[in-house]
Amino acid sequence: MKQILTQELLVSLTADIPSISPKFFYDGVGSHLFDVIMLLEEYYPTRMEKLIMDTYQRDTANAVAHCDVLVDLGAGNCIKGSQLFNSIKPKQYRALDISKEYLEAAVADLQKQFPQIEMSAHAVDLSLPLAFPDLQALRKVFFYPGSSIGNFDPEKVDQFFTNLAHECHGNGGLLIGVDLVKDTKTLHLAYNDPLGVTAAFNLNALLNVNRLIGSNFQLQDWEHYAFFNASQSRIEMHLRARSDVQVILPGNGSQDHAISFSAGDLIHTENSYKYTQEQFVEKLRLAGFADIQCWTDPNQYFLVCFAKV
Ligand code: AVI
Repeated sequence: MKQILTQELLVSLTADIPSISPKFFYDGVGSHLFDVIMLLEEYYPTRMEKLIMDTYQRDTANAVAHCDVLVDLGAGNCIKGSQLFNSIKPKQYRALDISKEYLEAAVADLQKQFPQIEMSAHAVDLSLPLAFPDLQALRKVFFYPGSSIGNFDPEKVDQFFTNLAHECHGNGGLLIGVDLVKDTKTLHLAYNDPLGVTAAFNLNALLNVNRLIGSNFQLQDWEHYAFFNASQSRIEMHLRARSDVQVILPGNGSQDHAISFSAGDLIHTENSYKYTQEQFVEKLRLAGFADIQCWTDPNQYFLVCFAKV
């Protein structure tokens, strides 16, 4: 595993546009930092999504109609998924996330509160195709809240939606939340909070990489840099070198790899795409979802859709 990750990082860090995959954000510390981000005043997506879900709870439950299995994609602390239990009444809850220990603890806690729901936790990388052969005959509701879909490149979104539409096997749908395009100031603040939690979340990826592969990134050499790229309709997060730095990736038995960065060089860590409602609905339709219902907040900051096959 260590060797595979080292190879992956060696390739991504020495590419024309050096990058670290956003999956490296989510170790134990990173997952907790993200929980704090969601509490921040500036990070409106969580609040807006909750407002929409609360306001239209009955409508979303009616749209979902019946649910054998709630498949929570990117479940995290499982709070959002569990908030649907009373309205859509799933018989099974299947929680998926990249961070295994964190997810297992959250599901174990939840199981105590809802003993009647059959629950399971699965460590899954959502960038790979998903398959649920054991759930084929059941009505599935895929749940993907929090605009996590915004972290996929648009072409990846198309593949992901097509995969999910197929995995519904003609019975079920996708309940999804996505961040909408809005004024640049609001977007900028959401990813540059004055408390510096988003900066810590971004920098923590370096600590996680050090822990996983034994590299020697020093936090004081890097700073958080996030801005809205209007032409791509996305927030870009980067880590910017504060001075000239050299980072060593251990060679695991062969020679170590030294990578040099000059002051001001960037490591791209995340894109967070923002859509218009029309663009997003069109993507769902093209992927094979036939019936799409949407709800939004009064400022139209955020969008929740239930897309049925
Ligand atoms: C997980 N994802 C939806 C967050 C976002 O807004 O793109 C990750 C994040 N990055 C910085 N702040 C939050």
